[in-house]
Amino acid sequence: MRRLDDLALENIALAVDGDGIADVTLNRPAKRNALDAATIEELIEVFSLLPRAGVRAVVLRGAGTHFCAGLDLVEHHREDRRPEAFMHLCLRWHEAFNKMEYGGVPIIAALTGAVVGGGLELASAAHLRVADASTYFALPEGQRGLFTGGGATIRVADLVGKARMIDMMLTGRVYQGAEAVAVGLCQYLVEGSSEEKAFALARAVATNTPLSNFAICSAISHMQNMSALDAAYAEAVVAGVVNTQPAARGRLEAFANKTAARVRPE
Ligand code: 1HE
Repeated sequence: MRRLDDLALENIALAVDGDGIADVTLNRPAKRNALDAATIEELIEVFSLLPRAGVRAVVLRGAGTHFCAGLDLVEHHREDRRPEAFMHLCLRWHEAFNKMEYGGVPIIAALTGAVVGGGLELASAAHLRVADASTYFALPEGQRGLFTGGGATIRVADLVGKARMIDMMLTGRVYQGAEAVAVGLCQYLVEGSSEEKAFALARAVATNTPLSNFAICSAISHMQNMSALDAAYAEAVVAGVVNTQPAARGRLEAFANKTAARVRPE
């Protein structure tokens, strides 16, 4: 099996610390981290290996001031792709983003500047999204003569609803700040650095048992694709495995003997 150390990455910087927190940074700041075909292949490689590398949480961010400018429009223009070539490219985007969403390792996106087009598709494949004062969200496909191809019709529609997504695509509407939180584009808005908050969240979720995180970060998405009847059955099966895990016994014992923290508002 290939290991993280074997990866020869050019467009992504990857580091894993001693606590199993992975820092995955899109690393084409001069191109505003636009997603060319090579970067998508690197995302596939990275997110194929991370779940099996003992990683407990991932922070996904972009080098420079913008998280991601979406599809590499210059490459797309240069390649002058045929329909089937672009369809196959989209399937590679789906491969990458499905590896993220269904991989079972919590991914926290630290968002800065532009999170637009395919950049929003990438962010929506993460499990948590953190914005700061610089962050803004848009789907400029309509204005560019394009359509989403990296799963926005599923994931962005899921976050904001069909009507808002259509509005974003038709009119180029930009969301930021509290409004972006209110419509569901992000779950956290911080006054300081979204990266600092994302790492704090990563460290917090990494204290959960890996099996619980695996279920949260894969089973819920799978169940959304099922009928309610099948999802309920699958939930019972997953809970059977997770809720009897040896790693949870100490936590349950702490609750039973009243040494565990109670659930309280902050
Ligand atoms: C790019 C890209 C890109 C920047 N592809 N090269 N996405 C968009 O429609 C967004 C397009 N980008 C922008 O609107 C702006 O670049 C930003 C708001 C993100 C940043 O603005 P700014 O002023 O900081 O940078 P810039 O001067 O516009 O760009 C700096 C460089 O990045 C420049 O390259 P240079 O070689 O001339 O220095 C730009 O060409 C390059 N750059 N964005 C390629 N997107 C699976 S389907 C998904 C469909 C979509 O994603 S559509 C949405 C595409």
